[in-house]
Amino acid sequence: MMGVISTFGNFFCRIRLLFIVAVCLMIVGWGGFYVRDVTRYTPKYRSPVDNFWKCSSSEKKSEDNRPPPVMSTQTEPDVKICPVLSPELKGVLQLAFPPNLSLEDVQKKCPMVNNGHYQPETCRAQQKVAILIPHRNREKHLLYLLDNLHPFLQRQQLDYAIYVIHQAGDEKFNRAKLLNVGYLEALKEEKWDCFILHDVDLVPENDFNTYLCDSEPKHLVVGRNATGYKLRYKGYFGGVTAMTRNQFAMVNGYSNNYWGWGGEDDDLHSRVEFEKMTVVRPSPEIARYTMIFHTRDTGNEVNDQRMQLLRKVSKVWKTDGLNSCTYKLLSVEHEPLYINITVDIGKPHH
Ligand code: UDH
Ligand code: MN
Repeated sequence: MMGVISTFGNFFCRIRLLFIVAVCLMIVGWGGFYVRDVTRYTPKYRSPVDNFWKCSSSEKKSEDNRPPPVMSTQTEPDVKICPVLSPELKGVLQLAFPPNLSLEDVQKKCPMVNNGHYQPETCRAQQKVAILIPHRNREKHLLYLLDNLHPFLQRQQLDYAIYVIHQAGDEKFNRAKLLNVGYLEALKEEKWDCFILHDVDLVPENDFNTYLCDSEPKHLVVGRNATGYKLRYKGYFGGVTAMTRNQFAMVNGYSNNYWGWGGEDDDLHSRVEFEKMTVVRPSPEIARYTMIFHTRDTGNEVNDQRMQLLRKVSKVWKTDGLNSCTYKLLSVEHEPLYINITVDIGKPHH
């Protein structure tokens, strides 16, 4: 009798143990999914550079043999590394667009900028950042952007330069190809770690929106005044985007074939997904922009071929991009506040 009871007892004990193990496994599994989901799509504000280094410092061997946590090529060994969140940040900014602003006014305001470049004085920047702005016939917007962006980037203690890539001629505008040219030309000057692909008319409203790259491509415009500060659509990747030198190279940059408005940003998003990268975003309270009001430009009419192009990204992205970007460089001028690259990018061939 006792034997039977203890066998039963054992049996129930095992069942209970099994049950507890199963519940634990379920919790761990569910937790895993949750974390994956959260990291996939929520706009988050992790420290960008922590993540940046998670990838690039994996080869470190011992604690004292660590690579310096900076990708900058500056050499002074004693200078401290700037923090990811600079003590000079203000948070929400009062933006101003004074009607009579001149380039001289902005130059006077930014004496520390030389040939479009700036480096913090008191510390060594986290990354070397090139801001690329595609441009044609938006002088006033450029002036307002420079007026706001220079102080903003300096408060962030970045080692940066602003490149304006100006499309020569009257052919259809091609934002994506201009950004490819900017990437290729900027790298001829310096080994930039991080590229910010930046519309000329978007002014950031909060300087906690750091212009640093992350371990995944980062989309910086969650909201803007014109669209009620809501993400335009899930997967939107336009306006202002931050990609490391390597991330942009991995996706072969943008397509060169989007002439006129629309599609090129979705095409880049597809490339990012083909390379198994995921887009990260800062929190919506931070990733806010004011778009300076404008109407549609002549020469940048809606591209009605964009849907056809978007359907074949998977077939063409490896041969259409940085590796097929041909252009005629007309000039590179080092203005005080930016580097002005003027380029003939040709025209659409049908
Ligand atoms: N850009 C120029 N010059 C042009 C066209 C475009 O510099 O002639 C650049 C500029 O950096 C601009 C970016 O390309 O910020 C994107 O173009 P966009 O600002 O025209 O695109 P967006 O989506 O507006 O902001 C589309 C037309 C809006 C019409 C609004 C009418 N309700
Ligand atoms: Mn615009």
